[in-house]
Amino acid sequence: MNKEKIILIGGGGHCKSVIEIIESENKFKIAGLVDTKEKLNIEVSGYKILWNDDEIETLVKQNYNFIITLGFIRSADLRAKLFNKLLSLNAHMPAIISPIALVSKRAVIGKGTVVMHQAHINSGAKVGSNCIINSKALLEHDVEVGANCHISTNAVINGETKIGDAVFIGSGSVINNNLIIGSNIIIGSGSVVTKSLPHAGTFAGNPLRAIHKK
Ligand code: JB2
Repeated sequence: MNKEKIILIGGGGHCKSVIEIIESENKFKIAGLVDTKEKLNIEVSGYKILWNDDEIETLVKQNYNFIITLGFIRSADLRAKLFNKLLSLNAHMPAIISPIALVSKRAVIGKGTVVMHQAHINSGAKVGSNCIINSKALLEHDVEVGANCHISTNAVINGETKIGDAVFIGSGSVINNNLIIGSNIIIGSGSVVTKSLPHAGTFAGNPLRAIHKK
């Protein structure tokens, strides 16, 4: 099989995890990585950093596929900036889905989103573009997740809850069913969310407390 080539943007820790998914999905051949100039020629899991961001436009013209492999812990800004740059250049940005994730045929996954090993996305769920649905995360039926979100390892989003853009849900958090979570929200790991959170801010704990409201 002649596999299409894909370029990974960001060669840190998250990139290593995404490489595992791409290799096990076996659809794309990794052509190389894009990172900062200082990191040129460094190898990540056997693949070289060959380019920096200034070369992205030229690479798009060469018909590669792209995926953002920078993570998102405190801010989605850099991921979103790089994704929007690629979008404006009409780059191909497929969703990458682990063969051992369980994704309903009635779920919709946006472009450039990565669904990691053992994530479960149930019937009617909709996930926007450029998201990370991390290992063992559970998105129950009819959950909606906007663009540029990171649903971390082992987080549970229960049925029909709607999540905005640029939201981070920390590892092991539980979000109850039928809630509205706005945009630009960070939920610390291990939190339990029982009420809607319409406004931007940082929240953590059980019971949930606002750490910082915008
Ligand atoms: O402007 C940039 C840029 N700035 C930093 N453009 C490009 N193309 N790359 C950039 N980088 C690179 O992103 C850094 O040089 C570095 O190689 C990478 C960030 O790696 P780091 O390991 O610091 O973070 P990460 O985003 O890959 O992973 C975090 O988020 C994941 C979700 C970690 O905290 C992981 O533990 C976590 N699983």
